[in-house]
Amino acid sequence: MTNTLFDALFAPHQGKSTPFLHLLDGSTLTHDAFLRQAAQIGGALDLLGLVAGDRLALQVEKSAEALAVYAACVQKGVIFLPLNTAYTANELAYFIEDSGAKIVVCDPAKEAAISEITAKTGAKLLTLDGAGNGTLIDAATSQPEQTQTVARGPDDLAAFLYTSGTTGRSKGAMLTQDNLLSNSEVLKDYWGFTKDDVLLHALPIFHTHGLFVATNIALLCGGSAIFMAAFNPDTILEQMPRATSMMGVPTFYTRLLDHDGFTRDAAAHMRLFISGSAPMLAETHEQFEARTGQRILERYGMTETNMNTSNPYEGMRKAGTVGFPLPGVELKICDPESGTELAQGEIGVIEVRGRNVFKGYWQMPEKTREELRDDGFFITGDLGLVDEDGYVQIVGRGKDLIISGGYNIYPKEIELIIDDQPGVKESAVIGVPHPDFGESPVAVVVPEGAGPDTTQLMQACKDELARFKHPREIIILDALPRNTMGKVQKNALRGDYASLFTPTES
Ligand code: MCA
Ligand code: AMP
Repeated sequence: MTNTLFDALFAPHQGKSTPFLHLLDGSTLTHDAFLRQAAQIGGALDLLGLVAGDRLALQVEKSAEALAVYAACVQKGVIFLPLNTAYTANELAYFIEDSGAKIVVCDPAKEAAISEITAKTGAKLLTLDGAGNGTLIDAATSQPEQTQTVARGPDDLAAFLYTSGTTGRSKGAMLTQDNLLSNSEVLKDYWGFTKDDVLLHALPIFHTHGLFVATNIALLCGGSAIFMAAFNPDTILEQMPRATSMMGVPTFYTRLLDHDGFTRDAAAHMRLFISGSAPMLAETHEQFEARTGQRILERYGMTETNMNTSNPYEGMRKAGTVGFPLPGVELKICDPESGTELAQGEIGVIEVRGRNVFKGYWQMPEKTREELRDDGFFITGDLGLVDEDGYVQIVGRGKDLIISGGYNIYPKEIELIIDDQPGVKESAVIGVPHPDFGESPVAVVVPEGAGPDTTQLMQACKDELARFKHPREIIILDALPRNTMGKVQKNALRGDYASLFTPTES
């Protein structure tokens, strides 16, 4: 029975007592022990009536068991839908309904709130906590430690990851087995991962970066990962002497640089530091090199495409660039209006094509057509150029998006909530430079009548949205700047408030 992704990532480790996850309690989970538990969970999914192509949504703390649910889904051909632990019940309701998830796995602390959602959709609700206990594991423990692998081909769907849209509604990006496998194979080789690697894994496992890049590469190369529930610079520094590599968002690196214990010696055992998910300031690259003698390798990806470009492992890692298109990825810079390809050095929208590019948005054929061309090129919405040496530079975003600490925030989602509140005529949410998170959302609000109660405004955001999406500041303004066409000029607002969280440069 062949199953493209399972056969490549998991099956080769069956029965092997090689280390897979080093946990912070000092224990190490072997590949074999991990896969035996995954098989038990797979058996439980069978009993619960899940079949290939069904969706399983999971919003739980990071744990080895949560990763075993991913492995079980792959083995059973179930589409895995991991969800950010910060999402509120309101946000979750949409993902659960839209995806038609048959099973939802949540933290026991959220069971009551989520049961109201699953009661409506008919999904079965199970629990899993950060320590690896819950009703899902209870159901799994009586199952055999081996289970049948369900046949799946390269084009079958492996996962849905929801990404927000500029119009507010989130879209489920459908990723196939081949999307995930082809990309991790390329990255493993490009970045030189081998079974000797020990990866510092402090990223969440509900996004591409921590799951499909970090975890899949660790599985594919047969190395191990130091598996941490969250990023904590003290813990990272404790573990670094036995690690070889790390993947992180820029905030990981700025926080490490703020730590006195992060020295050249502390980093001496590491062969590779990788950054992505958000732009890294050239200044951070420079400080990092001055401190450690090593250069961070920056790469560029998207939920819909996995990784597209990377700076080289050997050769010059150029700060302010995201490197070259990866093997198998075609990249072109196009005129935003006409879609015509532009010459080297010119700025336009980045488009990419390759085995890495997703199949489309779940039940949104029109959105898919808007972003995925008939010839297979995906319109990223990022603005960039290819420089004289062939390196890709991202110079801005054609899409209205804020990235805070590696998490995406679509201003429209916040604006819709604010505009609905009493005393608000209209609003514009902008991303403002932030020393820790890179960018933070700020709401500029135009009052109506007596104006809004800002505490109430903030409360409305808190009720509806994950913490990382809450505006860090609300600014009341008589009118929004508009161009002659009447379009709100967010660039002007971003300029006006550029130094809100960062000292002004003189
Ligand atoms: C937590 N908070 C945040 C963020 N994270 N606020 C804004 N932006 C964030 N990213 C909230 C907390 O709830 C808390 O709320 C307050 O901010 C400060 O929390 P703190 O303890 O400082 O945060 P943390 O828990 O240390 O988390 C920061 C973090 C984390 C380590 C940077 O956000 C993180 O792991 N980010 C990685 C995201 C990621 O994996 N992105 C990949 C997406 P309060 O003030 O109430 O206490 S995949 C992707 O983008 C593509 C495909 C790619 O290219 O990789
Ligand atoms: P997501 O939709 O969460 O996958 O976020 C993808 C977006 O993150 C991309 O479209 C880029 O705007 C941004 N991104 C990812 N990596 C980088 C990077 N190295 N530099 C700049 N932006 C990045």
